Amino acid sequence: MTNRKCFISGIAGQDGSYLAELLLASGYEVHGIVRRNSVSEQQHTRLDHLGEKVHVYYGDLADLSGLERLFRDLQPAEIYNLAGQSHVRISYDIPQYTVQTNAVGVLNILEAYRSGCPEARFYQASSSEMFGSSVEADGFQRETTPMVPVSPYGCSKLFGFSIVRNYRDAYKMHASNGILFNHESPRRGSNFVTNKTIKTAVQIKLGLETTLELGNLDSYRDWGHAKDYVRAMHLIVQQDIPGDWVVATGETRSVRDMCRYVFNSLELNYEDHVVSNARFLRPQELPYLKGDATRIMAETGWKPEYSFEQLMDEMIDSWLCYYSTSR
Ligand code: NAP
Ligand code: G4F
Repeated sequence: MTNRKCFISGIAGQDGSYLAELLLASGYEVHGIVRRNSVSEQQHTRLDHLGEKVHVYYGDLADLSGLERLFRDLQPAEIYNLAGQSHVRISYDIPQYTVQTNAVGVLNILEAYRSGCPEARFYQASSSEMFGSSVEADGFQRETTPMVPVSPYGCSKLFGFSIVRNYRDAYKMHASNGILFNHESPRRGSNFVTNKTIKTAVQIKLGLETTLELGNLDSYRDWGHAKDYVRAMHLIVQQDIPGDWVVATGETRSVRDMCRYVFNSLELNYEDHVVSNARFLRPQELPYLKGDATRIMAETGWKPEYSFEQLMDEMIDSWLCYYSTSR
């Protein structure tokens, strides 16, 4: 019988939880790790609805021996490395920790994979933040665009990306990178700009808050839905030949445009409520992202199903529902 066992690091994160759902629905046996946390009740909130269907273990990308033991025992057919310190601004506060997790952590999981289950296929959660200040003349970033990261996070992800390529070429391992542009959902951490904006705009609408403090409103991002992007991860792993694929919508909007859409949807004017707070500025900003996903579309048939407006509307509805049931 075909081995349908898969392993997800970061399974309790935004992407990990959607990927677990997708893989369960596709008939996989889903295993994953969460980090030990002193408040264990909050550890699985994004997975609670899946109950006993997922097999969750304590683990950490910093702990090579634990990863080695897990892979030796489980013998997964597919490994998705989604664990990471995923916040760009916070990577300036904790740069060494960010590098330990997002760079050395990738090396650790690759080593455990190489020694424990080298026949498995491997996916690395690489990021458009690696492009940094680099944009092609036609306004896009694609697989061939030079990478000039502008944050500790981007630098750490570039190491992870590079070491995956190196292991693929040197050891002939089926290891691929998805270079994913920003993707959001109701499960997005509420300190990322979309969910922070939407949560606070809903609070303002309900009279619970008056202002929204943001940093730079003039950067541009290519925002998609996390559900679409985990489909792309799975397709990448199914390719016969491993490689690197950009996953993006090909549309870009400023943070200001996003605020305008969210506040308008709630019949509010963002200019009456959004104020600037330097605390949310970054020492160096990545000003512009717009991804060209031609390669993955042509080779796998992937395309996003959610529009920007559908994504924002789902997130707005989710916060409206949260406050209507919690009040
Ligand atoms: P997320 O919600 O922050 O999830 C990351 C998960 O990794 C969390 O469950 C976190 O656990 C776990 N984690 C952090 N450090 C770990 C460690 N040392 N060992 C084991 N687990 C660890 O992020 P996401 O949005 O799902 O993103 C998934 C991955 O894709 C991340 O690597 C991110 O950098 C990358 N990425 C995201 C985007 C995006 O727009 N969402 C775009 C490109 C790439 P705790 O909850 O305990 O912290
Ligand atoms: O939502 P953000 O924090 O996402 P960012 O920095 O683009 O990173 C996300 O996408 C990457 C892919 O490109 C991932 F790899 C990474 O893991 C993460 O998921 O910020 C988006 C933009 C930035 O330009 C930021 O300066 O929004 C701007 N912004 C303005 N005010 C703010 C705020 N960002 C946050 N988080 N909080 C603010 O108050």
